[in-house]
Amino acid sequence: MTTAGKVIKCKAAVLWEQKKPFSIEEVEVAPPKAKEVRIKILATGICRTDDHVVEGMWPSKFPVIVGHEAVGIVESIGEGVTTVKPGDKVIPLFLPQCRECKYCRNPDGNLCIMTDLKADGVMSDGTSRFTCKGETIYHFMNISTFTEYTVASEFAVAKIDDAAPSEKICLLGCAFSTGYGAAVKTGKVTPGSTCAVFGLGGVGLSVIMGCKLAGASRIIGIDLNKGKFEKAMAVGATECISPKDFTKPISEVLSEMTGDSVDYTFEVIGHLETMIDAIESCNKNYGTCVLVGIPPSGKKLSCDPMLLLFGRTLKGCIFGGCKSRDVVPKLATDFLAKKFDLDQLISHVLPFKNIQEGFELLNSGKSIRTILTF
Ligand code: PAD
Ligand code: ZN
Repeated sequence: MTTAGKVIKCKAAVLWEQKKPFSIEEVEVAPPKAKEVRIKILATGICRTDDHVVEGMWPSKFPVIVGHEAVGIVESIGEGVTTVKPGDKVIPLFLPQCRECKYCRNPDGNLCIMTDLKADGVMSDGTSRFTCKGETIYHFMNISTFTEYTVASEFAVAKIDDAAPSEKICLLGCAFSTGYGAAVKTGKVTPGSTCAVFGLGGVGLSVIMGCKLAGASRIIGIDLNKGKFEKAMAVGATECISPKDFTKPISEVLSEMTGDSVDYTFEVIGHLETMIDAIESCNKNYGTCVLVGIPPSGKKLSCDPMLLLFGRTLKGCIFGGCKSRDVVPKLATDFLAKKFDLDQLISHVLPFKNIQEGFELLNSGKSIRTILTF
């Protein structure tokens, strides 16, 4: 019996309040409205950004369903949807690409006007598609993936090859595309260059993979948790260091290691102090520092303008600076062509109902990416 046009009752991980555990609830998912699609989620990864919502570091309305790194199958489509159809394998995109707004039309822009930057938690018509126990549940970045079914704009889904394995390809929804794009698209890492990556979680490891694909000859991984070094080396780091092993500033350590300084630095943690470290650590004349980590909401970065005056470039990016609907299907094809591997990013695979355990693994530093399967 078809579910199209009907409300679907399914399980979702609802976050009723900040700093509280997830609660698996039965929710109602309304049919997609015009230009929207309803998706059956197959697999979803746990990213630090989801935890930022739990901890109140990323603004959100509550109750909310978070999750933003997933793959699924289109269950039904709303009126006027032309680019996907029921049965298509898709990756929901927290950064949509309408292809019409000023940002989408700019060759370097990727911050589509439809992005939920203000964390309104509702679809473009101002309403939510989720309810639970009679209450409205808010969306996260317009794609909420910690649920068996979700609704997203047609502009926030990328159709990918059906053959792509769900447990791996969901990483194109955030970690891999973000890290790869930060190195290749935003940083524009050049062959033979030296890079330093601060933070070796799922996104940091993906930056390392991007630096390697761009031809960097030396990639230094930096993390307080030495348990992250093995995987960092496996994906392409040439050496790894922990700031705990040094009393001097990390910029001096890197300067001594390289005989001068590194060409590109990436901050993939989200702390103000490590952002300053990353700026100070790239070459003062022609170095590029890319901020990827998401800082606590409302905090200000303060640094000496002389850091930039000699020529350094400071950049940042969301989703690696990639135009999401253009890039994700191509990356899926490249993955199937074995141009890169995603295995090292996945430390745990758990059933969806064990979501809380997945967050505990993230917070204890034991996981890279935990993938939840449905
Ligand atoms: P993660 O928590 O898995 O990894 C962060 C790593 O940083 C861990 O291995 C920590 O041990 C390490 N770390 C923490 N503090 C320090 C420190 N002071 N010095 C050195 N290492 C430290 O996170 P993740 O890889 O999922 O995400 C990393 C950040 O990127 C996080 O802030 C997340 O919100 C952000 C992000 N940004 C985008 C984007 O589009 N810009 C996308 C996805 C994630
Ligand atoms: Zn993410």
